[in-house]
Amino acid sequence: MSLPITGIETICMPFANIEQQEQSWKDKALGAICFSASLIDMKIEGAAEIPTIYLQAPLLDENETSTEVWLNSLASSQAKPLVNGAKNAIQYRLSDELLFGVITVPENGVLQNAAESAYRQIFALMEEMDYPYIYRFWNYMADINGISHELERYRQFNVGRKNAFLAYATSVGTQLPAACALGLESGPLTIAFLLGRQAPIAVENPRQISAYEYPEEYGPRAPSFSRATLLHTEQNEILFISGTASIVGHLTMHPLDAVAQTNETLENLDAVINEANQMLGEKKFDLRNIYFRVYIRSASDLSLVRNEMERYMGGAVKAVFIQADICRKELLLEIEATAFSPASNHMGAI
Ligand code: 3EB
Repeated sequence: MSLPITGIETICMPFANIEQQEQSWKDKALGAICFSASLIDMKIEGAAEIPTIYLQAPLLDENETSTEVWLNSLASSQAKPLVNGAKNAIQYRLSDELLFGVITVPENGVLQNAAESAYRQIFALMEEMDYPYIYRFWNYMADINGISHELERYRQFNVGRKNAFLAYATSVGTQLPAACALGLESGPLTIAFLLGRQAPIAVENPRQISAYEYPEEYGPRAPSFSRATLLHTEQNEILFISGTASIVGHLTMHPLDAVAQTNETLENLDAVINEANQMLGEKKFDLRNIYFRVYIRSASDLSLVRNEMERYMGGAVKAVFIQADICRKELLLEIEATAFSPASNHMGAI
């Protein structure tokens, strides 16, 4: 059993703020996930060493960009400098404990093959660099509900991803990380991932069938993710919460009803958080203290979704709202987050 990870934190800020940070801060940044309606000017000139995925997705509030930065939270005086690397289409940055990577793969016609290629590259890197555990995947692809080769593109993605998991079963094992999968207007298959050397604990949701056990009516290969992963560090407990939607059992609930879907999604988030709290034997995580990323299919649903979240939580909601497509056509929204204990987490807008 290895020693617990020292610490990791995440913070969300407008893209432009990253360049203005001090070099000592940039030196702690493992990677970043950046959303913006326009990709123009979206290169962090002063921080090119931070592996970043750039996602063309409009924000639905007053900000034009939102960037989630993952930071090694050791005091920089104690920390060894992070190391950058690249392998095939992957760019990564690592500490002794963690590796954050990004990959974009052009489709060349078949999304399934791009997905299998991307995941094989990631798993090969895990073997080579000896970071055997996956904490989180973030998956983005164009036209997620489109159909080609007689199969919905999200389902093709699932086939490619599962094939890669099976091909690397001996090293990756049966562990399934937390994940999200969203559709964008355009762009290549784009994936960010966070790996480590300490085993996380997979958490499932008692209200939902595990996604990896979805029946075949949702595609020939089930999605490869767990509802959440729990990670213990010296500083805190971290819960990586997968994209969560209005699904109970395996069924899509409340098609066409954004308010009811929001309520159902929050019930699901509450349930997975409670499950983690029960595993820890203590109420470490609180739904009302988490910074969420809310993906909404139709921008016109923003106020319905936000109002229902405020009603459910009984007050203000900490969240960024982004326009993106969800992986089932009937789903109007999906919510994801990373929760930190104690409840005073570092995530929030600067
Ligand atoms: C669901 O519960 C909604 O394919 O990686 C959520 C999180 C969803 C991750 C994925 C899909 C994924 O099935 C969709």
